Amino acid sequence: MTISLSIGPQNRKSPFFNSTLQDGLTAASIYNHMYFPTTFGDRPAEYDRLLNGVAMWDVSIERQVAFKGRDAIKLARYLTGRNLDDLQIGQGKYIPLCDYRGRLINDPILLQISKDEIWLSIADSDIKLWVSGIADSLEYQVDVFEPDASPLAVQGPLATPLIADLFGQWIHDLKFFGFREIKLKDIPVILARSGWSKQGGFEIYLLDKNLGENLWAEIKSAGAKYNIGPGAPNYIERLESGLLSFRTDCDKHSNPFEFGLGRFIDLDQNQEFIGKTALQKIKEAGVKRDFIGLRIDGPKFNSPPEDRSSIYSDDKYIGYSSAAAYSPRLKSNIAVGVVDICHAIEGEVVLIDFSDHKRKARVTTLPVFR
Ligand code: THG
Repeated sequence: MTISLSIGPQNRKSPFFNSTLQDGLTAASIYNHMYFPTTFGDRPAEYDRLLNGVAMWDVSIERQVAFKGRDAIKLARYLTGRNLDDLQIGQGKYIPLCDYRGRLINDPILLQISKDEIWLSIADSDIKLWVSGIADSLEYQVDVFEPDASPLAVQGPLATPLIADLFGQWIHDLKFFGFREIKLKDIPVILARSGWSKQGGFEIYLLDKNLGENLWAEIKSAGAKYNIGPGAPNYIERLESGLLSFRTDCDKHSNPFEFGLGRFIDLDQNQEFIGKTALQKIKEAGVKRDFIGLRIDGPKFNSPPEDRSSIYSDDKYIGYSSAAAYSPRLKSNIAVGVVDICHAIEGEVVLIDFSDHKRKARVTTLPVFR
């Protein structure tokens, strides 16, 4: 189905919005109350650039929730089950957020900006409301706000030489999720080694929304010799790589253990954090579902399924698939989904109901592509 978006003040434009339109954006979605570019019309070329070259993606929809003040670190430690004992300025961390019942409500990257300032680079849910509500109810001394910061991802094997051309050889020393505040020409940015793909790359957080077109143009022109082109967080590569898409893959009951995020939650630390008791109980009772991969029979998928698809085993409902596509590298249709843990067994044959037709599939562990 194709419809057009109504553009209005209800949703926000990225600082790169005009640049993406000029470069041929053909589809967008909505994420964190912003227009989210999803394709420039040539999905095979976008996939190929990510795997073999370099792609630039407007991911300013990864909004930042900042908190600054005396209690910033204390607040961060209360918000997540990730152990933050060794938090450092300039080193990011992936931190699942849960509510008091242990349900996953977002999976941000935390950036410690200074000794009293933390940013959460969030997925698609209203975390600023959550954080300011908690901070104020506990009378923590922090201001919670959305800073002027908009990430632009540069991803793929040629991202590293391009970013080195732009910023210098020191970028090779950045660890994964490491970052540094710097200027590119006169454009203030944070350069981070990160990005939602397994192909390697960087994110450049623009720190002045009025300079979006300038930053886009700088990357585009320096990237020309590497054949850079526009794209978007890649639907197929993330399925192959098993990266979590929070709003796509999780439902209202999801807990972090179901998505392999238990390794980012330290139940043994002395620190109290939101959801700790609930998560302990969930773990003791035994985790009931698991995030899995699927290999699916039948002709190539051309476009993503619009809805979640129910998965059946011997006519019994066992879970749902949240995204499916044809993987050129595996020469097979693949998907991810969430099923009852007793069916999360490599090789188990299941049936997926894609609303207009059913297909046989086999369960695999993640990532589907190894
Ligand atoms: N960029 C920025 N913010 C974001 C995202 C982003 N916030 C929300 C969402 N995406 C966060 N999601 C992820 C999930 C996984 C990874 C990155 C962002 C990732 N994980 C590695 C892995 O799974 O192997 C490493 C995790 C680790 O070891 O800490 O890359 O895209 N700015």
